[in-house]
Amino acid sequence: MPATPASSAAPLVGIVMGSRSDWDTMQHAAEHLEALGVPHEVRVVSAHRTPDAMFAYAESAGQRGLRAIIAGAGGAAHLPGMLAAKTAVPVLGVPVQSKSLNGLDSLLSIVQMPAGVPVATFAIGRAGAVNAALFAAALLAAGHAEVAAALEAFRRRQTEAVAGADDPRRP
Ligand code: RP5
Repeated sequence: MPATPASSAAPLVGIVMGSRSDWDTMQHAAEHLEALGVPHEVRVVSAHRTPDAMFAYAESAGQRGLRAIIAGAGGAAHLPGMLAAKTAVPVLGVPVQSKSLNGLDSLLSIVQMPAGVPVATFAIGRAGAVNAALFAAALLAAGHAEVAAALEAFRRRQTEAVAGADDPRRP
C-alpha cells in the first residue's frame, strides 16, 4: 500500500455519479484506484438535478489536473455524455444497474454518443466500475511508472489467484 492514501493526494482521476444511490456500484472504482495508488476524488454531480455544478466540474477538470473522469449514472444516464460535451478530459462511462430495466437503459444512454463526442463505455454495474478504474490507471501508466507497476502487479496477482484455484470443487 502507498504511504499516503491515494484519495488524499492531488487527484488525477475524478469519480462522479448522478446520485448517492450510485455509490454501491461506483465504490468499486474508488476501491481499485485506491489499491493501485491512483490519486482520485469522488463527487455526486447530477446532469438533471445539479446541471450547473456538472458544467462547472467539467469545465474545471483539466485545469485542476484530472486526466480521466469516471462517470456513473443510471436510467436516463446523461451524465457521462454531458461531461464529455464540456471537457477534453477522457470520460469513462459506467452504466449503473437500474431497477426498472436492469441497466440496459443506462447502457444505451451512455454508449450511443454522436460522432465527435466520445465516451468510453464499460459494462453495466460492478464489472464496469472496476474496469473503468483499471482503464483509467492504464491511461495514466505511460506517465506514471508507479501506476504502471501497480497495474502489472494487480494483473499478476489476478492470474495467480485463478491459476491457484483451478479446481472449482475445492474451496
Ligand atoms: C440517475 O438516476 C442516477 O445516476 C441514479 O442512477 C438514478 C436514480 O437516482 P436516485 O433517484 O436514486 O437518486 O440520475
